[in-house]
Amino acid sequence: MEPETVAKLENMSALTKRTKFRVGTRKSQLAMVQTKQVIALLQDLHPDFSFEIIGINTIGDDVLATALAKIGEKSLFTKELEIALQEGIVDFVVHSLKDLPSTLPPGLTIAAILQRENAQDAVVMRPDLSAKSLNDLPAESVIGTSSLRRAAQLKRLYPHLRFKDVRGNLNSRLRKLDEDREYDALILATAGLLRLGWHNRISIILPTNCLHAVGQGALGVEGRENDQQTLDLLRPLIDPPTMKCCVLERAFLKYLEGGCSVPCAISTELDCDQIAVQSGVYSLDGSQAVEDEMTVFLTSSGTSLSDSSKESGSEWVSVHPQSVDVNALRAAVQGGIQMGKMLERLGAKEILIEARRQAKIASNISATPRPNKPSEDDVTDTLFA
Ligand code: DPM
Repeated sequence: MEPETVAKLENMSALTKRTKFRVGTRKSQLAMVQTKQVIALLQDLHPDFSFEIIGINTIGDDVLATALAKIGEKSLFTKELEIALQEGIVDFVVHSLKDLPSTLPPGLTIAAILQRENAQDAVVMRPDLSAKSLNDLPAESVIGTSSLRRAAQLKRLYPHLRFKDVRGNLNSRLRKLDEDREYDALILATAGLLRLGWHNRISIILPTNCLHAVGQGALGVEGRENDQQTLDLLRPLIDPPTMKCCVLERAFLKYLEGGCSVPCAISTELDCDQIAVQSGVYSLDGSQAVEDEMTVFLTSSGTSLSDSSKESGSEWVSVHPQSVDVNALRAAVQGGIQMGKMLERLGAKEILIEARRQAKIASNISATPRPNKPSEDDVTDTLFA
């Protein structure tokens, strides 16, 4: 046998025998909890496999304390993890899906999207206040959030409140709320609070007319497109309904060139092959809004990727279409684009251009010195948890 062939065969058998996987994650408590949750599911399926967690600091983590996280370079919180993945230092990376940009670096793919936790935002009151909802708070109460999307929507609904940036990971935010008297309440993702076991800190979950961020509440596992063994390993984790909804949401964001640094919001609900979609785009001060809704029909024909192997992950907003009905995914992508077009006709792009401009000005005014200066034309697509 040719030495090359022998090497190839050895390589293949090494691959088939691989039972150890390295899992990349950020080091925040939420990121760790989420990663352990994914590993527990895999361990159940493969009791004989071992999974090693590799915690990696991102630029975003390093500047959490000093810089406004919403302003920075693209992939601030995913870049180092993705480099480790591309270099083979880790085999897959667990993310909050909403922190993953709609286009990933070459060779990487979202191998699995897991069943979604509650996607809505929640109000966390300072413990000494008796108010339960934002309506109960007196005028000029201060709400902590660094999400432009949350602030813009809530300014419309609760004009009597003030909104103020809050930085740091979930733990330090809650500490700031409880110990400093800077804020009366915070707005945080219900999903993150529940995953950390902080059910009792949720005063109220915001009503469904407050639309969430694209991908909020779902976990996304990123792998290498050419690492079939890892893709196979992750496939059983996929929740097809969540995957379909999130593909639609990501296509919507990509069409509007959204990213999380602009106030783009959505909600999707799948019921028997139909996704009910609501979406909105807001000016930073909440004075302007375009909102619309539609129903997307996913015609299910049972086709799997192997029947249309020419399609690549990039067509699915960087989601690997493995084991999910390709026709349904295609309809979801088209639905997301159509939703984006509907808002565009109502003036969404103009609002977004202005919002990006204002966010950039705000960042230049308030940014404190930081180790890595963001590039001029970049607005971050990712934030932190
Ligand atoms: C993104 C945003 C925020 C995170 C922007 C947004 C919130 C930032 C803030 C894209 N990522 O939602 O409009 O409040 O200052 C993040 C959280 C989770 C994932 C924390 C949170 C929770 C888990 C999940 C940060 N990323 O939103 O409270 O949603 O799955």
